[in-house]
Amino acid sequence: MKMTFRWYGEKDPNSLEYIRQIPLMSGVVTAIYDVPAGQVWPQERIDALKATVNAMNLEMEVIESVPVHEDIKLGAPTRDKLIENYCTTIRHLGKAGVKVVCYNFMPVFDWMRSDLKQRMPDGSTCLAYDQKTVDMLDPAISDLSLPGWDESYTREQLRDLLKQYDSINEKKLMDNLIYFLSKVIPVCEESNVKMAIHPDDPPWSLFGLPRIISDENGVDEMLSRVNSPYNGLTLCSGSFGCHPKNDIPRLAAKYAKAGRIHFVHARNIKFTGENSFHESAHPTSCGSLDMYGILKALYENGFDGYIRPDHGRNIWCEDGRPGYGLFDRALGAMYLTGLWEGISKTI
Ligand SMILES: [Mn+2]
Repeated sequence: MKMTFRWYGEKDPNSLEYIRQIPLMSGVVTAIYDVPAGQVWPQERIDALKATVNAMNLEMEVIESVPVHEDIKLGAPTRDKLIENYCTTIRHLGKAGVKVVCYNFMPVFDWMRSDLKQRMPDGSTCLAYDQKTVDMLDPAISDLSLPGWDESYTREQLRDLLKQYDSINEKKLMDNLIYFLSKVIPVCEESNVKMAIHPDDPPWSLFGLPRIISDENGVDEMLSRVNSPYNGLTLCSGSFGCHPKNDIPRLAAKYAKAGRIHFVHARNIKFTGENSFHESAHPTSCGSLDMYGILKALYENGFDGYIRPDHGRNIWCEDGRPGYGLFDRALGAMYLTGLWEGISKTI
């Protein structure tokens, strides 16, 4: 297992120097953020980023994310050219020694929360999702700014895009994902880069849009229809886990045993009602997920990939990017590393 930490590049207030001071940190998970979805990441930009990271004695073996253009998800006629560009980016990343690419296939909206700074009794703040609040929103008519909202769209563009999804149901979206993977995975095999799809966050439909990587059925279909070890999963405990139907230790065991988990996002959440939750500190007893059980299942089933503490709270007066402050994620990394050592010495 290699412990990693997400880093948002030079503009991230958490410097590489801070990150490397977290004990046992092997590397950062990062991306080139200013190349629009669908365009090729130039080799020299990737090499320069890697050199910056390596200069601080950290590795850059996981990229999160190479975004998938909406036209690929929609199956639009332009998709072949866009997929070709994606494959070129994968080749470039492989040349730079990148081993895993995390991506997602969620239409229009990425992860979604209703509150970025929910204040907890101890004074910390965390991200929260309340279904009743989200139910009152209509992205086509209101001016909203929520996490996961792509603010580069104007309201008209957003309405247009949502309209295009009218004809895309879950089956069609899955077919479009399989089409994408059937072109990309052979390039991954040549380049020794593993694809690790991130589950839908939260794992249910939003605003009537289809979502397909929300449970075991969707993951099974995606893995079996493109049956290569290079076609794998980012096991995000907090994304899958905020629906109680997803038994994370069991899924961790099943997919680790199959060799299809390439990356783990470890995060705990606390259920607050039906389809509602807030994020919590990482330890098991702080939330609703059995973090020990998840790591134990990974260990016992031979998981040997990358892991990172996923979102943390904002604590100690830090006013960090929601979910991505330094302090609580560093505490999370230490908790997870400690759990892993304990597990590895007793099993
Ligand atoms: Mn995640």
